[in-house]
Amino acid sequence: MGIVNVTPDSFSDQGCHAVSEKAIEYAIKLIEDGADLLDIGGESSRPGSTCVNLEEELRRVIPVIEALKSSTIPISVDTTKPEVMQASIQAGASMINDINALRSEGALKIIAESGVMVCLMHMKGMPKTMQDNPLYADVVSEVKCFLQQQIRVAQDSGITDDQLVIDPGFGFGKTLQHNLALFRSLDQFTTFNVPVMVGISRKSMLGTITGNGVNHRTYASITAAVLAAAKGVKILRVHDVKATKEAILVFNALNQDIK
Ligand code: 7PM
Repeated sequence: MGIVNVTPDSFSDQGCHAVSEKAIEYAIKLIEDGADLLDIGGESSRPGSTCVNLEEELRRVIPVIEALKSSTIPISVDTTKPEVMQASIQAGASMINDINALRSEGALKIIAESGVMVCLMHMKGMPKTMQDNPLYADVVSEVKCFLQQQIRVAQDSGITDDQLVIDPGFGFGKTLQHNLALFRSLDQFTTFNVPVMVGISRKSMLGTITGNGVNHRTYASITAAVLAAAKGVKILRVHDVKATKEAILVFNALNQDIK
């Protein structure tokens, strides 16, 4: 899954129309690089960030979905807002990546009625404050318990198992030690019988391990992606599509697990 941020901080010095245009160009490049799925996001969920208003998020995201809907690969939209989910699905999106795991009022119904895929991600707290001293008694069991509970909530709303993907949410209300514990236990998340997705690409845990800044974390990201795949993770949310794709092709071939 290639990451396409439709945010002015990703495409600086642009006007609001140009932001979507640049994102479309970038998305096409990621498809050429071998992405199997794209994640389009108009609201930055980085730690410490504040919300984008609804109109602005729609203005950013919808033109990108419309431009890409006739492409060869499915489009996911990274949003927590039910209105954006609904409009995105109408515009041709086939998956919603919700860092809030469908806890917004009305979100469950939209996914149940549309039949699109959804990623349920674990996040402790809200983006603005989630990295202020997150605490867990046992991070692995707490995250597993939350995802199990959200799977059940989704099922009870009429969402079918084949629509679901789960994600432990690396960096979302987690310290380095929490992230490491979760990564080492990733194999446990495959027992829910829904595909597991992870986003570790360029994240601060890799910066802490390597000492590298955010633009120098490609090798670290590839290594983590391959190890996640070895632990049974099916969807890798990444910035470096070409490098990750190549690494996974080699991993699958050498692991005799070619699909
Ligand atoms: C700054 C810090 C900017 C972190 C952006 C981020 C995930 C996600 C993100 C994830 C799922 C990033 C994150 N991370 N959705 N959205 N899983 N499902 O690295 O790990 O892109 S935002």
